[in-house]
Amino acid sequence: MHLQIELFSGELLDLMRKVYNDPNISDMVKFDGVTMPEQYEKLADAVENFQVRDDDIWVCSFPKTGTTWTQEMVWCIANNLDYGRGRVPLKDRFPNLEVSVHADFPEIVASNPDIQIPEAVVDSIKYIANSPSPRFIMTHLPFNLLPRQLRTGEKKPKIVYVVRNAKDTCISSYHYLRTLEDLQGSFEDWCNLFLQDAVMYGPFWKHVLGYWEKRTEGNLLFLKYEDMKQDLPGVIKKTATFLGKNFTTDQLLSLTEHLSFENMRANPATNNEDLIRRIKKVTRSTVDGKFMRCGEMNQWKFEMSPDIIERFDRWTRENLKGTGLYF
Ligand code: PPS
Repeated sequence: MHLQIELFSGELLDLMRKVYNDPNISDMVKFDGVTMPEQYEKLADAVENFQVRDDDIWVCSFPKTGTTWTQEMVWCIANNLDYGRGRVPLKDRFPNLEVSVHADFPEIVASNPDIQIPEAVVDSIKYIANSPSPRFIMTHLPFNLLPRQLRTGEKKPKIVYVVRNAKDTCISSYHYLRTLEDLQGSFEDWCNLFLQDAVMYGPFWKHVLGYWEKRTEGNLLFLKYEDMKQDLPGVIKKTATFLGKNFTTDQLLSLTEHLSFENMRANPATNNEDLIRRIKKVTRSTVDGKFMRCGEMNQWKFEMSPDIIERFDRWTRENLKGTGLYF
Protein backbone atom coordinates (compact mmCIF):
# COMPACT_ATOMS: atom_id res chain seq x y z
CA MET A 1 0.00 0.00 0.00
CA HIS A 2 1.45 3.30 -1.11
CA LEU A 3 -0.41 5.59 1.33
CA GLN A 4 0.71 6.75 4.74
CA ILE A 5 -1.65 5.85 7.59
CA GLU A 6 -2.19 8.04 10.65
CA LEU A 7 -4.46 7.13 13.57
CA PHE A 8 -6.86 9.39 15.45
CA SER A 9 -6.27 9.73 19.16
CA GLY A 10 -7.06 11.68 22.33
CA GLU A 11 -10.12 13.93 22.66
CA LEU A 12 -10.88 13.84 18.97
CA LEU A 13 -11.10 10.04 18.98
CA ASP A 14 -13.30 10.22 22.10
CA LEU A 15 -15.62 12.63 20.30
CA MET A 16 -15.75 10.36 17.23
CA ARG A 17 -16.66 7.42 19.45
CA LYS A 18 -19.36 9.45 21.18
CA VAL A 19 -20.91 10.67 17.93
CA TYR A 20 -20.83 7.37 16.09
CA ASN A 21 -21.61 5.38 19.24
CA ASP A 22 -19.66 2.60 17.60
CA PRO A 23 -16.78 0.71 19.21
CA ASN A 24 -15.27 0.30 15.74
CA ILE A 25 -14.84 4.01 15.19
CA SER A 26 -11.15 3.67 15.93
CA ASP A 27 -11.24 2.07 12.46
CA MET A 28 -11.50 5.56 10.93
CA VAL A 29 -7.95 6.62 10.06
CA LYS A 30 -6.15 9.09 7.80
CA PHE A 31 -4.71 7.93 4.48
CA ASP A 32 -2.23 10.54 3.27
CA GLY A 33 -4.13 12.97 5.50
CA VAL A 34 -7.64 11.97 4.31
CA THR A 35 -10.15 10.62 6.84
CA MET A 36 -11.44 7.24 5.63
CA PRO A 37 -12.57 3.92 7.10
CA GLU A 38 -9.65 1.62 7.81
CA GLN A 39 -10.90 -0.83 5.17
CA TYR A 40 -9.96 1.73 2.52
CA GLU A 41 -6.56 0.09 2.75
CA LYS A 42 -8.01 -2.93 0.89
CA LEU A 43 -9.23 -0.73 -1.98
CA ALA A 44 -6.40 1.79 -2.18
CA ASP A 45 -4.23 -0.06 -4.71
CA ALA A 46 -7.20 -0.85 -6.95
CA VAL A 47 -8.15 2.86 -6.94
CA GLU A 48 -4.56 3.94 -7.57
CA ASN A 49 -4.23 1.57 -10.56
CA PHE A 50 -7.78 2.03 -11.88
CA GLN A 51 -7.67 2.25 -15.70
CA VAL A 52 -9.18 5.60 -16.65
CA ARG A 53 -10.54 6.15 -20.19
CA ASP A 54 -10.37 9.44 -22.04
CA ASP A 55 -14.10 9.29 -22.78
CA ASP A 56 -15.13 8.71 -19.14
CA ILE A 57 -17.18 11.47 -17.53
CA TRP A 58 -16.49 12.01 -13.83
CA VAL A 59 -18.41 13.87 -11.13
CA CYS A 60 -16.28 14.55 -8.06
CA SER A 61 -17.40 16.16 -4.82
CA PHE A 62 -17.25 16.24 -1.03
CA PRO A 63 -20.35 14.38 0.27
CA LYS A 64 -23.61 16.35 0.60
CA THR A 65 -22.58 19.20 -1.69
CA GLY A 66 -25.05 18.45 -4.54
CA THR A 67 -23.42 15.35 -6.03
CA THR A 68 -26.66 13.58 -6.97
CA TRP A 69 -28.10 16.74 -8.52
CA THR A 70 -24.93 17.26 -10.58
CA GLN A 71 -24.76 13.58 -11.62
CA GLU A 72 -28.33 13.66 -12.92
CA MET A 73 -27.66 16.92 -14.79
CA VAL A 74 -24.43 15.63 -16.34
CA TRP A 75 -25.94 12.25 -17.29
CA CYS A 76 -28.99 13.83 -18.94
CA ILE A 77 -26.86 16.33 -20.87
CA ALA A 78 -24.36 13.73 -22.05
CA ASN A 79 -27.20 11.38 -23.08
CA ASN A 80 -29.15 14.00 -25.02
CA LEU A 81 -31.95 14.13 -22.43
CA ASP A 82 -32.80 10.43 -22.72
CA TYR A 83 -35.30 10.46 -19.85
CA GLY A 84 -36.40 6.93 -20.80
CA ARG A 85 -33.01 5.37 -20.08
CA GLY A 86 -32.79 7.74 -17.12
CA ARG A 87 -35.37 5.58 -15.32
CA VAL A 88 -32.53 3.22 -14.39
CA PRO A 89 -31.38 4.09 -10.83
CA LEU A 90 -28.71 6.78 -10.89
CA LYS A 91 -26.51 4.61 -8.63
CA ASP A 92 -26.27 2.09 -11.52
CA ARG A 93 -26.01 4.64 -14.36
CA PHE A 94 -23.44 6.71 -12.51
CA PRO A 95 -21.75 4.44 -9.93
CA ASN A 96 -19.53 5.61 -7.11
CA LEU A 97 -15.95 4.40 -7.59
CA GLU A 98 -15.18 3.69 -3.92
CA VAL A 99 -18.64 2.91 -2.50
CA SER A 100 -17.55 -0.65 -1.60
CA VAL A 101 -15.41 0.83 1.15
CA HIS A 102 -18.38 1.96 3.22
CA ALA A 103 -19.22 -1.50 4.53
CA ASP A 104 -18.33 -5.15 4.23
CA PHE A 105 -20.96 -5.72 1.56
CA PRO A 106 -20.17 -9.38 0.79
CA GLU A 107 -20.59 -10.10 4.52
CA ILE A 108 -23.85 -8.08 4.67
CA VAL A 109 -25.23 -9.95 1.66
CA ALA A 110 -24.20 -13.29 3.20
CA SER A 111 -25.85 -12.60 6.55
CA ASN A 112 -28.93 -10.76 5.21
CA PRO A 113 -30.17 -12.81 2.24
CA ASP A 114 -33.35 -10.69 2.05
CA ILE A 115 -31.36 -7.52 1.34
CA GLN A 116 -30.52 -7.02 -2.32
CA ILE A 117 -27.36 -4.96 -2.81
CA PRO A 118 -26.55 -4.00 -6.41
CA GLU A 119 -23.35 -5.23 -8.05
CA ALA A 120 -22.35 -1.57 -8.54
CA VAL A 121 -22.12 -1.31 -4.74
CA VAL A 122 -20.79 -4.73 -3.72
CA ASP A 123 -17.72 -4.46 -5.96
CA SER A 124 -17.84 -0.99 -7.44
CA ILE A 125 -14.40 -0.95 -9.02
CA LYS A 126 -14.94 -4.24 -10.87
CA TYR A 127 -18.41 -3.12 -11.98
CA ILE A 128 -17.05 0.13 -13.42
CA ALA A 129 -13.95 -1.50 -14.94
CA ASN A 130 -16.23 -3.91 -16.84
CA SER A 131 -18.69 -1.24 -18.01
CA PRO A 132 -18.76 -0.18 -21.66
CA SER A 133 -17.78 3.36 -22.68
CA PRO A 134 -18.73 6.06 -22.17
CA ARG A 135 -18.64 5.47 -18.44
CA PHE A 136 -20.13 7.86 -15.87
CA ILE A 137 -18.16 7.69 -12.65
CA MET A 138 -18.78 9.48 -9.37
CA THR A 139 -16.24 9.78 -6.57
CA HIS A 140 -15.99 11.61 -3.26
CA LEU A 141 -12.23 11.07 -3.17
CA PRO A 142 -10.09 14.19 -2.92
CA PHE A 143 -7.72 14.94 -5.79
CA ASN A 144 -4.71 13.48 -3.96
CA LEU A 145 -6.39 10.05 -3.70
CA LEU A 146 -7.66 9.86 -7.30
CA PRO A 147 -6.39 7.10 -9.61
CA ARG A 148 -2.82 7.80 -10.71
CA GLN A 149 -3.76 8.31 -14.37
CA LEU A 150 -6.06 11.19 -13.35
CA ARG A 151 -3.61 12.80 -10.94
CA THR A 152 -0.72 12.75 -13.36
CA GLY A 153 -2.81 13.90 -16.34
CA GLU A 154 -1.87 10.77 -18.30
CA LYS A 155 -5.61 10.49 -19.03
CA LYS A 156 -7.75 13.60 -19.28
CA PRO A 157 -11.45 12.68 -19.18
CA LYS A 158 -14.00 15.40 -18.42
CA ILE A 159 -14.42 16.06 -14.71
CA VAL A 160 -17.22 18.09 -13.12
CA TYR A 161 -16.60 19.12 -9.51
CA VAL A 162 -19.38 20.53 -7.34
CA VAL A 163 -18.98 22.36 -4.04
CA ARG A 164 -21.41 23.83 -1.49
CA ASN A 165 -20.78 26.21 1.36
CA ALA A 166 -19.29 24.39 4.34
CA LYS A 167 -22.07 25.23 6.81
CA ASP A 168 -24.90 23.79 4.71
CA THR A 169 -22.73 20.79 3.77
CA CYS A 170 -22.16 20.10 7.47
CA ILE A 171 -25.89 20.38 8.23
CA SER A 172 -26.87 18.11 5.34
CA SER A 173 -24.34 15.45 6.35
CA TYR A 174 -25.54 15.54 9.96
CA HIS A 175 -29.16 14.86 9.01
CA TYR A 176 -28.18 12.22 6.47
CA LEU A 177 -25.97 10.25 8.85
CA ARG A 178 -28.50 10.53 11.67
CA THR A 179 -31.06 8.95 9.37
CA LEU A 180 -28.75 6.22 8.14
CA GLU A 181 -26.81 5.31 11.23
CA ASP A 182 -28.73 6.67 14.16
CA LEU A 183 -25.81 8.99 14.86
CA GLN A 184 -25.42 9.86 18.54
CA GLY A 185 -24.03 13.07 19.98
CA SER A 186 -25.40 16.54 19.44
CA PHE A 187 -25.39 18.65 16.31
CA GLU A 188 -22.67 20.75 17.96
CA ASP A 189 -20.55 17.60 18.39
CA TRP A 190 -20.97 16.92 14.67
CA CYS A 191 -19.91 20.50 13.85
CA ASN A 192 -16.83 20.00 16.01
CA LEU A 193 -15.89 16.87 14.07
CA PHE A 194 -16.48 18.67 10.78
CA LEU A 195 -14.36 21.66 11.80
CA GLN A 196 -11.55 19.32 12.82
CA ASP A 197 -11.67 17.39 9.53
CA ALA A 198 -12.63 14.21 11.36
CA VAL A 199 -15.53 13.39 9.02
CA MET A 200 -15.13 11.01 6.11
CA TYR A 201 -13.27 12.44 3.09
CA GLY A 202 -12.10 15.43 5.16
CA PRO A 203 -10.26 17.80 5.29
CA PHE A 204 -13.11 19.67 3.61
CA TRP A 205 -11.10 22.65 2.33
CA LYS A 206 -8.21 20.56 1.10
CA HIS A 207 -10.77 18.57 -0.89
CA VAL A 208 -12.29 21.70 -2.44
CA LEU A 209 -8.99 23.45 -3.14
CA GLY A 210 -7.39 20.32 -4.59
CA TYR A 211 -9.91 20.50 -7.45
CA TRP A 212 -10.12 24.32 -7.54
CA GLU A 213 -6.41 24.42 -8.37
CA LYS A 214 -7.07 22.25 -11.46
CA ARG A 215 -9.90 24.38 -12.83
CA THR A 216 -7.81 25.94 -15.60
CA GLU A 217 -6.56 22.65 -17.05
CA GLY A 218 -9.39 22.47 -19.59
CA ASN A 219 -10.90 19.13 -18.56
CA LEU A 220 -12.37 20.27 -15.23
CA LEU A 221 -15.56 22.27 -14.69
CA PHE A 222 -15.96 23.71 -11.18
CA LEU A 223 -19.57 24.29 -10.07
CA LYS A 224 -21.23 25.62 -6.93
CA TYR A 225 -24.49 24.28 -5.43
CA GLU A 226 -25.52 27.86 -4.73
CA ASP A 227 -25.22 28.80 -8.44
CA MET A 228 -27.38 25.80 -9.34
CA LYS A 229 -30.00 27.02 -6.89
CA GLN A 230 -29.92 30.58 -8.19
CA ASP A 231 -29.58 29.98 -11.94
CA LEU A 232 -30.04 26.34 -12.89
CA PRO A 233 -30.59 27.04 -16.63
CA GLY A 234 -27.32 29.02 -16.65
CA VAL A 235 -25.41 26.15 -15.00
CA ILE A 236 -27.01 23.62 -17.39
CA LYS A 237 -25.89 25.72 -20.39
CA LYS A 238 -22.36 26.04 -19.03
CA THR A 239 -22.18 22.29 -18.36
CA ALA A 240 -23.62 21.46 -21.80
CA THR A 241 -20.96 23.64 -23.47
CA PHE A 242 -18.29 21.89 -21.41
CA LEU A 243 -19.63 18.49 -22.53
CA GLY A 244 -19.88 19.61 -26.18
CA LYS A 245 -23.70 19.73 -26.32
CA ASN A 246 -26.15 22.38 -27.46
CA PHE A 247 -29.85 22.43 -26.57
CA THR A 248 -32.90 24.34 -27.76
CA THR A 249 -34.77 26.60 -25.34
CA ASP A 250 -37.49 23.96 -24.96
CA GLN A 251 -34.94 21.25 -24.16
CA LEU A 252 -33.30 23.55 -21.64
CA LEU A 253 -36.66 24.18 -19.99
CA SER A 254 -37.48 20.47 -19.87
CA LEU A 255 -34.16 19.65 -18.20
CA THR A 256 -34.55 22.49 -15.70
CA GLU A 257 -37.95 21.05 -14.81
CA HIS A 258 -36.60 17.49 -14.62
CA LEU A 259 -33.87 18.63 -12.20
CA SER A 260 -36.15 20.56 -9.83
CA PHE A 261 -35.97 19.46 -6.21
CA GLU A 262 -39.62 18.36 -6.27
CA ASN A 263 -39.18 16.22 -9.39
CA MET A 264 -35.94 14.63 -8.26
CA ARG A 265 -37.53 13.95 -4.87
CA ALA A 266 -40.46 12.21 -6.56
CA ASN A 267 -38.23 10.29 -8.99
CA PRO A 268 -37.32 6.79 -7.69
CA ALA A 269 -34.23 6.78 -9.92
CA THR A 270 -32.78 9.80 -8.10
CA ASN A 271 -34.34 10.06 -4.63
CA ASN A 272 -32.29 7.19 -3.10
CA GLU A 273 -35.24 6.09 -0.95
CA ASP A 274 -34.68 2.46 -1.84
CA LEU A 275 -30.99 2.72 -0.89
CA ILE A 276 -31.81 4.36 2.45
CA ARG A 277 -34.38 1.69 3.23
CA ARG A 278 -31.82 -1.04 2.58
CA ILE A 279 -29.06 0.61 4.62
CA LYS A 280 -31.45 1.17 7.54
CA LYS A 281 -32.35 -2.52 7.52
CA VAL A 282 -28.69 -3.25 8.22
CA THR A 283 -27.98 -0.40 10.67
CA ARG A 284 -31.43 -0.78 12.29
CA SER A 285 -31.73 3.00 12.48
CA THR A 286 -35.23 4.15 13.39
CA VAL A 287 -34.62 7.83 12.63
CA ASP A 288 -36.99 9.18 10.03
CA GLY A 289 -35.41 11.23 7.27
CA LYS A 290 -35.08 11.60 3.54
CA PHE A 291 -32.07 11.78 1.23
CA MET A 292 -33.81 14.60 -0.66
CA ARG A 293 -34.29 16.50 2.58
CA CYS A 294 -34.94 20.20 1.95
CA GLY A 295 -32.67 21.25 -0.93
CA GLU A 296 -32.29 24.84 0.25
CA MET A 297 -29.47 27.34 0.68
CA ASN A 298 -28.58 29.03 3.96
CA GLN A 299 -30.07 26.42 6.29
CA TRP A 300 -27.30 27.42 8.70
CA LYS A 301 -29.23 30.61 9.50
CA PHE A 302 -31.85 28.44 11.21
CA GLU A 303 -29.78 25.54 12.53
CA MET A 304 -26.45 26.97 13.74
CA SER A 305 -25.68 29.00 16.83
CA PRO A 306 -23.87 32.36 16.40
CA ASP A 307 -20.75 30.81 17.92
CA ILE A 308 -20.66 27.90 15.45
CA ILE A 309 -21.36 30.26 12.54
CA GLU A 310 -18.45 32.45 13.60
CA ARG A 311 -16.13 29.40 13.82
CA PHE A 312 -17.17 28.16 10.38
CA ASP A 313 -16.76 31.63 8.87
CA ARG A 314 -13.30 32.09 10.38
CA TRP A 315 -12.26 28.61 9.21
CA THR A 316 -13.55 29.40 5.71
CA ARG A 317 -11.78 32.79 5.58
CA GLU A 318 -8.48 31.27 6.74
CA ASN A 319 -8.62 28.47 4.18
CA LEU A 320 -9.78 30.53 1.21
CA LYS A 321 -7.50 33.53 1.72
CA GLY A 322 -5.69 34.30 -1.52
CA THR A 323 -7.29 31.41 -3.46
CA GLY A 324 -9.83 33.47 -5.48
CA LEU A 325 -12.62 31.12 -4.28
CA TYR A 326 -15.44 32.67 -2.29
CA PHE A 327 -18.94 31.88 -0.98
S1 PPS B 1 -24.31 12.40 -1.30
O1 PPS B 1 -24.89 11.45 -0.30
O2 PPS B 1 -22.98 12.85 -0.91
O3 PPS B 1 -24.34 11.88 -2.66
O4 PPS B 1 -25.28 13.68 -1.22
P1 PPS B 1 -25.33 14.86 -2.28
O5 PPS B 1 -26.12 14.42 -3.44
O6 PPS B 1 -23.98 15.40 -2.52
O7 PPS B 1 -26.12 15.98 -1.50
C1 PPS B 1 -27.44 15.83 -1.03
C2 PPS B 1 -27.99 17.23 -0.85
O8 PPS B 1 -28.31 17.78 -2.16
C3 PPS B 1 -29.69 18.15 -2.16
N1 PPS B 1 -30.27 18.04 -3.50
C4 PPS B 1 -30.87 19.05 -4.14
N2 PPS B 1 -31.03 20.35 -3.79
C5 PPS B 1 -31.72 21.13 -4.66
N3 PPS B 1 -32.26 20.70 -5.82
C6 PPS B 1 -32.11 19.40 -6.20
N4 PPS B 1 -32.66 18.97 -7.33
C7 PPS B 1 -31.39 18.52 -5.34
N5 PPS B 1 -31.05 17.21 -5.39
C8 PPS B 1 -30.38 16.93 -4.26
C9 PPS B 1 -30.30 17.17 -1.15
O9 PPS B 1 -31.59 17.58 -0.76
C10 PPS B 1 -29.27 17.23 -0.05
O10 PPS B 1 -29.27 18.49 0.63
P2 PPS B 1 -30.11 18.79 1.97
O11 PPS B 1 -29.64 20.15 2.41
O12 PPS B 1 -29.79 17.73 2.95
O13 PPS B 1 -31.55 18.81 1.55
